[in-house]
Amino acid sequence: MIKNNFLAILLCTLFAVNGFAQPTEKTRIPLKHGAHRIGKRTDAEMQRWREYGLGQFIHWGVYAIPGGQWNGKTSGGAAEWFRSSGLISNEEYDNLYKQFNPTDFDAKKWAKQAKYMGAKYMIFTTKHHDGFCMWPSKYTNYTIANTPYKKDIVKQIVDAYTAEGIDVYLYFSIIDWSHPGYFSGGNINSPQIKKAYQEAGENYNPFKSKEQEKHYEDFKTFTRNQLFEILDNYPQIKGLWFDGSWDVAWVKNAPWVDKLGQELREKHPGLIIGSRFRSDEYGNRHEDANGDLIDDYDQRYERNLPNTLEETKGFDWDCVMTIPENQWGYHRDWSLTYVKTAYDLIEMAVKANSLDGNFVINFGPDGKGNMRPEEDRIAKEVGDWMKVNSSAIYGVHHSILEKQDWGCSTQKGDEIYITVFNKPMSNILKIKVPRSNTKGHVYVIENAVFISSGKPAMINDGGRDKFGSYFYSIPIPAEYQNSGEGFVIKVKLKEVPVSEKGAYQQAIT
Ligand code: FHN
Repeated sequence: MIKNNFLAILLCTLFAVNGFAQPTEKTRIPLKHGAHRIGKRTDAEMQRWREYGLGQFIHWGVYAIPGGQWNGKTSGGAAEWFRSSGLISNEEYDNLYKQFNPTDFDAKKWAKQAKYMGAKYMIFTTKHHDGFCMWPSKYTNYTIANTPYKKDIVKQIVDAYTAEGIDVYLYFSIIDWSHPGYFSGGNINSPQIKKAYQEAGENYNPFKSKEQEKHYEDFKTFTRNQLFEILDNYPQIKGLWFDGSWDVAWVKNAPWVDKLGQELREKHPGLIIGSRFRSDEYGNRHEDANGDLIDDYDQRYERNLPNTLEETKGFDWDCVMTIPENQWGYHRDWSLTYVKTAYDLIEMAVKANSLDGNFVINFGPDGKGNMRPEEDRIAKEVGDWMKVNSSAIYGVHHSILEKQDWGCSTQKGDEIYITVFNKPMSNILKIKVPRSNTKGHVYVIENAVFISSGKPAMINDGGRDKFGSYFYSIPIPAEYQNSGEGFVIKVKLKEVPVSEKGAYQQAIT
């Protein structure tokens, strides 16, 4: 069955990937383990998720002790992958937890900082690929309980952030290098592995021996137990944020993983799970063979943003972003790559929201439990901006304005938030308003206000283009002309009959 459908799937996948077309009803492939819903979730929990706008990610674990350096050598790789950097032996790494004693850790302080920054949700690493558990899991000894620190870090995080009104999501890595049954059969994203998997169908076997396969069953049971343990221990959480699910051994278990997902949802009604948890039975991740989103939101945007709404395919999505190039955990040396400024991040956050996505900024605290000074500064600067301008971020969606050179716009009800990142040299902002869909009507700007000062903007009729769209020009006041920050103008549009606006002549070309 899998083999027979291979060509159809390949064609559909190609279409879906290239965004040319979605399969029609006729060509839909019957799937047992694809998306279980077409279109977005419409419940209150997911609506709340959609309105977050800004979040915080924290990667923290024993990798914070070496911080990317060992015996005078520095790894250029991601600090949280340090075990596989080649600079430390597995044995040395696997004993680091015996030194983990973050005496400076203060969850309340972090939560207050995140609150100041404006984060409405946060994602915390319960365990990363190394398998070290930041909670006292009863299914392994490789946990916080066996460090000098001893106390449950996940609990402190969940309690402190929840107390600040910030929703908590727990990151959980499917890859677990510490479990004897964990096995990697290769990345399903590799075209060779995907092709071999789809051609062999149910006969695909990544395991090299029966014994290995049997051990993987133990690993699956362990993973399942840990997930239920997390939901039991931290019932306040809103969702699980999965990672490391690209391995073909996990993918091959799609029916089991699908069932597990449903069980987790039954246990924790409203639970939010992104598209990195499971694949369909043909090895498609994120989108199933019919182009439907697997689970609740698209988790593909890691350190990159879509450019257009079309690219997002109308899915819910979030983008998780590092401050330096690709460091999630604590790395002592941030001089190796460009380090984003608060304004880089704010600009990305506004862009994400203008395309209906949430934006999440990652922090990687050190081995003692301190945020690094750069992160403190960024949290403060983002927070300062958010104090004034957050209405352009919270609870908004894409606006009816098209993307324009000055920046991005978001909308809530009939209010449009124009965030200006690129000031024109003339210091006169030109805003193009769309044509109305109502026959004989046009949109005009009813009023516009600079939200940081509350002062009305001077709106001048800027003319119209050859297709009949109106432009307005707004002089940028002196106070904004030299500021390095983006500023926001709140604009209200109204529809009027074209006769009220004045006639226009279209260009004949
Ligand atoms: O390998 C991880 C990486 O260390 C980090 O945790 C990111 C966060 O999205 N996820 C994986 C790479 O996709």
